[in-house]
Amino acid sequence: DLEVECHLLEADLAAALVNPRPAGAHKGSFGHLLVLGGSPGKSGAPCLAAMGGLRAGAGLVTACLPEELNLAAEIKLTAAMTRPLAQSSQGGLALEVLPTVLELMADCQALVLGPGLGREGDCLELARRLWAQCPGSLVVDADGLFALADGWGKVACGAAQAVITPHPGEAARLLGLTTAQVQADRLGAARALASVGGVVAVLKGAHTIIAEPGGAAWINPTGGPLLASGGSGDVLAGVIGGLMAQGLGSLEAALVGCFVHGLAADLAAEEYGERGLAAEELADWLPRAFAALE
Ligand code: NPW
Ligand code: AMP
Ligand code: MG
Repeated sequence: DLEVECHLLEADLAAALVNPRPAGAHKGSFGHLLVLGGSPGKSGAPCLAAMGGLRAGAGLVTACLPEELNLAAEIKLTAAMTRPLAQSSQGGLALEVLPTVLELMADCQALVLGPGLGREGDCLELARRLWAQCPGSLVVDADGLFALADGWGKVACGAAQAVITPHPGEAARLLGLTTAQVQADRLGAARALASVGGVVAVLKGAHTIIAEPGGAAWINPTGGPLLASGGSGDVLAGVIGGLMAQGLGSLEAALVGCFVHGLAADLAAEEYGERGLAAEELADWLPRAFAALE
């Protein structure tokens, strides 16, 4: 019975999954995360994911945005690198960047695909090709999930380790349900997302559920309404990707990522109360959340 396989995600489990940081380590020890996204009006989302990756301890992070948005990313990001990529006539990433992204992935262990990507034809097709062909580990979020919604489960994910991070609206689109139907059976929806897609599924929202294709599931107790503002999901995608770049598997990265992302907000809430934390500030609380686990 699958019901017995639904666990509360406890701090001890999350803590046990976090890698130690050896004294002699260098940036090359902690992986290189690539973030792909951004479109006009949404250059912030990939930058938030990049900061999530850095704050989760990735050794290097490179954000790839359409070329006309690259300067915006350069200004927002300091520790993370950027790589401008060709854009379509509509300002999103062009499909022709696919070989370049695959080349970049030769030096990266994980890819976060989708924050702010946009929903026009070229970038949706790019997302579908990367879903099928991504070497290394993959996190698909936001508009990357929009790209996969039509025919979810029909094309196998090419990445050895993959996580999807839908909010209830995105989950509904993937499953062909309404948001209300997803919310009425969150555990069932998370399990269906994972089993149909063959990947670890993170169904976000209060009491985020992490589900494996086999049916095992965990409920995350951390986080609260301080997270209910634009960009907090983009930070989460970066955290999970940053953990995968450091070598965690899909399930481990999803469990640790959701727990520390919510814990960062809980720690911030002690200072801020329940409103007004911008997502870029949320990222700044992540190191304290990791420290609190140790
Ligand atoms: P409703 O309103 O309840 O019917 P979309 P998006 C639902 C980028 N961003 N519980 C809800 O539906 C992202 O990365 C860029 C219940 C809501 O209206 C994406 O690329 C930012 N329902 C792109 O924008 C910062 C929930 O889903 C609908 C729910 C579009 O992403 C912002 C929205 O879903 C943003 O991250 C919940 N907990 N959560 C930037 N600074 O650059 C969501 N819903 O239409 O897929 O749009 O999530 O805003
Ligand atoms: P997104 O909608 O993609 O920006 O993702 C929102 C993020 O904030 C997800 O990680 C959600 O689980 C989290 N979140 C939003 N509202 C709440 C809440 N009331 N309680 C806990 N987590 C929340
Ligand atoms: Mg989102």
